[in-house]
Amino acid sequence: MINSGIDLRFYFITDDACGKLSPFDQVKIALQAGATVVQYRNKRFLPSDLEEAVAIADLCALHGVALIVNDDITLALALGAAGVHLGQEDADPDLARRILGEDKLIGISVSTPAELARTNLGPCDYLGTGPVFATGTKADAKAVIGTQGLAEIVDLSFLPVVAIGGINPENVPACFNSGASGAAVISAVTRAAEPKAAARRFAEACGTRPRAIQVSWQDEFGLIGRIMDACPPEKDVHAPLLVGVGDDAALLENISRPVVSTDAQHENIHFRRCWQSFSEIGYKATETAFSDLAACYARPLALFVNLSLPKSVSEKDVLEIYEGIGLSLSFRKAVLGGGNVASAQNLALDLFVIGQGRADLFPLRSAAKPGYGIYVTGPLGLARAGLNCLAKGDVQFPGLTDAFKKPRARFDAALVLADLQVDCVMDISDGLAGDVVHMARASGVTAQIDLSNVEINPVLDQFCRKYKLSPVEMMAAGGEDYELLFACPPEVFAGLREKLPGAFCVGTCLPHTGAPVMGLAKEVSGFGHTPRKSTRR
Ligand code: TZP
Ligand code: MG
Repeated sequence: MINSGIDLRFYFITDDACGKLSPFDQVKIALQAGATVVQYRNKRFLPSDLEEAVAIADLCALHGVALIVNDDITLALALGAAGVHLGQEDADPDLARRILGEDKLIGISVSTPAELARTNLGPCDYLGTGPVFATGTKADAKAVIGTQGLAEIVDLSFLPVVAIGGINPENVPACFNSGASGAAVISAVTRAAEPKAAARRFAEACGTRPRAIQVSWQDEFGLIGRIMDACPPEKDVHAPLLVGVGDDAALLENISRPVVSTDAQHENIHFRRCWQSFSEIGYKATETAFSDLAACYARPLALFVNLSLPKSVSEKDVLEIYEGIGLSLSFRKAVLGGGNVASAQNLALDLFVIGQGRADLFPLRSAAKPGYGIYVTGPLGLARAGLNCLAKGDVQFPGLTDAFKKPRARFDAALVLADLQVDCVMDISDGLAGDVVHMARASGVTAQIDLSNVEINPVLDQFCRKYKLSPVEMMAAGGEDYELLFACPPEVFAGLREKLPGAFCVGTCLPHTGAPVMGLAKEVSGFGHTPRKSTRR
C-alpha cells in the first residue's frame, strides 16, 4: 500500500459549466474556505485555457495545496501538478505512473466492486467513488451507489476513497461515516446561491479550516526594502558597511584578514517546502553558510543573499525566510549586507558570507600530520536519520528531524580549538566518510578510521533499531551535521576534552599508505545532495 500522505478531506473540483464563476475564482473560494485538494477538471480544454490553468496551479502551490488534473497527464506535467485523476476510460494507471514518475499522485474512478476488481490499482494512490447521490453535473454519471455502495468499496479497497457525486454540506457526514477519506464537490459550492458561504459550510462539515488567501511575491524593489526592514541589525552589532543596501554594491569598511565563503540551499535538493517552514529554510541556509566561517575560525560579519523565487512563494513566505535568516544573524552578531531577488522555477538561496579571520591562525584541511588523532566536535548521523524520518513521514524522532532542520554552526567549538592552536579543521557537511577523504588527501596522510568504540547517540540508536540500520554506518555516511572535523596531537585533544565534552576520536593519521582512508566499509560513502523522493514508499 502506498501512503501518499495527502489530506483528501475537502476535495474541490472545478466546474467547467458554472456560468457565474471562473475556474480560478472557484479555486480561490475553495482554498479560502479550506479545501485540501483541488482538481482541475475541464472537459473542453482549449489552448486559450492554459493561462488560467497555470494561474490555478500557482495559486494552489502558493497555499501548499495539491493540484490534481482530470484526465490529462501531459497537462498535469506541464502545470507541475501533484497528480492526475483518471476515469476507467482514460489512460492506464501504469502508463500514467511511468510518465509522471514516482512522486506524483494518481487517482482513479471506481463505482462498483466489479469495477474495483478489474482495475489496475497498483500504481494508484486513491479512489474516487460514486456517484454516491444523484448529480446533474456529470451527464454520463453511472448509477447512484448510495452510502451503502460507498461503504462496500471502502471495505474492499486498500486505497483511501474519496466520495463523489451530489455531495453537499448536509450529506458529507454520512460519507465520512461510511469510511470515506474525503468528499469531492462541484455544484454544491460552484452553483450555490452564495458560493463562499457554501464552501465554508462544506469545509466545516469536512473538518478543515479556512485559510488566508496569499498573493504571489511581486515588485522586486519594494520587496528588497521590506526584507531589509525585516532584518535590521541588532542594536549592539557593528555593521561593517559604509554603503549598504540601495546601491549597486555594498562598500565595506576595512576588514583585517577578510574571510569569504559561499553556499547554496536549493529546493528539492537541499530542502523541501513540505518538510521545513520558510523560517527554518532561511535559518538553516544561513547557519550552514556560516559553518564554513566557523571552520576557518572567522567571526561572521555580513551576509549577502541571492534569492530565486518561483510564483508559488508569497511575500509573506519571503519575509518568513528572512525571519529565519535574521534569527541566525542575531545569534552570530552579523548583518544582512544586501542581495538580489529574481524570478525562477524553484526556490533557491545562494549565500555569500564575509567574516574576519584571526590574526594568529587560519586552520587548513592540509595541516594534518602522521601521529595526529582525528576528532569530531559532536554527534554524527543525526541529521541524516532526521532526513530519513522526514522522507518516511515518521514523526517519532523530533530530535533527529530537528538536527536536519536546525543545525547550528559550531563557533563555540571553533573558539576552543583556536585557543589551543588546532590548525587542521573543516566542517562536516557531506558526512565523515566523504569529508575525511578531503582532509587526508589535502594533508598527504592516510586517515585510519575506527568507529568501533564510539558512543552511539541513544536516539540514533533507537531509530536504527526501528529501521534495522547500522548506527555506525549512519554516523560515517550521514551528512549535514555541521560538526567540525579536526586533527591534532592526542595530548592537545586531552587538553580540550573538558571544554568540548561532546568531542570524540574517530581515527588516527598514518603516513600515506596509498589510500586516503582506511577502516571504512567501501559502501559507506559521503552524502551527496541529490533530489530526493518524497513520501512514496
Ligand atoms: N464523477 C462522478 S459524479 C461527478 C463526477 C465528476 C460529478 C460530481 O459533481 P457534483 O456537482 O458535486 O455532484
Ligand atoms: Mg476522465
